[in-house]
Amino acid sequence: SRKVTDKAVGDRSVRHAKTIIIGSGFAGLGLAIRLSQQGRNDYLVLERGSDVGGTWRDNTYPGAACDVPSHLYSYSFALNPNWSRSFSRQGEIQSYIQGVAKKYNVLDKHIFDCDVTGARWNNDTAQWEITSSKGAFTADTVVSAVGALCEPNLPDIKGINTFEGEIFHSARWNHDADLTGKRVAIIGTGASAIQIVPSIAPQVAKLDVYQRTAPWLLPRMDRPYLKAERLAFKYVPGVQRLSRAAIYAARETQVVGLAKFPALMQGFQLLAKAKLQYEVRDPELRKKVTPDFRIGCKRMLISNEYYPALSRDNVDVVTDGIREIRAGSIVTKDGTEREIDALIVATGFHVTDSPTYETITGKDGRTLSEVFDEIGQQGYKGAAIANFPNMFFLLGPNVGLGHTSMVYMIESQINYISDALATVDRLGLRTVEVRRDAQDSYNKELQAKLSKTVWNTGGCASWYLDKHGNNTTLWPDFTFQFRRLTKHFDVSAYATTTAPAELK
Ligand code: N01
Repeated sequence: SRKVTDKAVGDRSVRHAKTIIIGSGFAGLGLAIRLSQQGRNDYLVLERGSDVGGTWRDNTYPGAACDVPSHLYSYSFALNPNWSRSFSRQGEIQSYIQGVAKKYNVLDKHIFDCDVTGARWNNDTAQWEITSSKGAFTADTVVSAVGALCEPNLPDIKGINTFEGEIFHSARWNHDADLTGKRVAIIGTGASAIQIVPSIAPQVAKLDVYQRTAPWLLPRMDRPYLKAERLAFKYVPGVQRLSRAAIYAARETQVVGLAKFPALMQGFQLLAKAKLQYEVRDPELRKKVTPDFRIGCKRMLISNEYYPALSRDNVDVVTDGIREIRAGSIVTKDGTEREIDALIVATGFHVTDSPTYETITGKDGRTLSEVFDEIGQQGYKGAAIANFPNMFFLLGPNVGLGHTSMVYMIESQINYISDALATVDRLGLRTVEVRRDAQDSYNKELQAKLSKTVWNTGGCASWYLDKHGNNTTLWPDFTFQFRRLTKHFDVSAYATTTAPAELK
């Protein structure tokens, strides 16, 4: 192995690892397991929380559950025959992730409560220098696995800081706040809000739902598994894999409408409209919650409980924009003031403008956010970004999905990145950095495909689009195409340097 003589590394207070993974959600944990399995044990996982699980650790709001069926929303190497229902709830998914981390024995590689505050590339040492709440680290390679939906987006609404009641973001639920009998407002009607609203509506005195854009809703085919099914998953060889394959195939057909021929989304829209007609009897409320864009443009939501909750006597949908928030109320643009005791902010996440981008400094001294300001949130295969040598990304640009399991994409990227690390070793590379021309042509092709998708043509604003109006978030094709693309690390798309002889 390379003899590192750098002063900082010589300093015992700086810990060094060959590979440092930042984040231990599904992505970071999955890569850690792969590295252990390959015997690449010189790695550390820095995790700002005090447990594994990422988004499933953080999102504990009432009603939190996955909208991808459990048998597909699992690692392929750690199937779980014990899922209790078709769409698992947060607690069960979090226990599954904890169980996998234990079973694969990677927890001793984790440093928890370690908030990474900066990562800077050092050209001289060809290493990353990391600062964190648990001290300094250096690494030959860094893998960012922080996820796209991890930094809560607090709306910039006048007076929000003057509110004196309970206020919290959906991803930072305050379980000490008792909402029973309280007057509560929730801002937002995305995937999080539509799970929260029916869960708390029966408990609170009054619930005002502040809706900026009405979402499309489809039926949620959720049910507990029968005992016989669970026994079959457990004891009959192949049943679980078959079920997984069937769910995968059914979901993948949606790509045809979402990404290939958006006009086909009309079929989904008719179904969603029929659901709306059937579940919302009051014509005035129905008008308020009827979306004005093509289904699929924003994430399609699934719920059988949201519309019935909105129809309750103690729930109001407020569509007038918010003018200001006061100590104990919200005032809308029409001048109406509604008093509240508690405010839930379900306004999503910083996706294309993540604050973490400001903390990563590449080889020319520019941060990731400065690079993205210039070229947009672009990367190569969602795994590498020019100007950031020896850095890989799990769930980087254009890896997101609107229809199926992110774990599938994560595993594709784990194949790619673990092969990259093996290639670096095999070829004795000191640095590896994606070539800008390779990145540019990759993105040109990607954006050409995206321009025809429902996300770009459906007539909505969404967190899929960056500030340049480009969709730099989603993968615009079948996911098996991504799996093919990431099967092997394509070193020819990268500029490489080899270690000077005396360092080898
Ligand atoms: O966030 P969102 P989310 N004033 O960004 C509104 C995943 N997820 O936490 O549509 C007023 O979707 C905003 O309005 P508009 C899933 O990928 C999965 O709900 O922008 N309103 C919108 O209604 C999902 O897509 C699951 O006009 C404001 C809402 O807040 C992603 O996480 C469950 C506002 C934000 O919706 C994010 O979902 C939960 C403002 N200033 C989440 N700013 C499951 O698997 C924003 N809004 C089930």
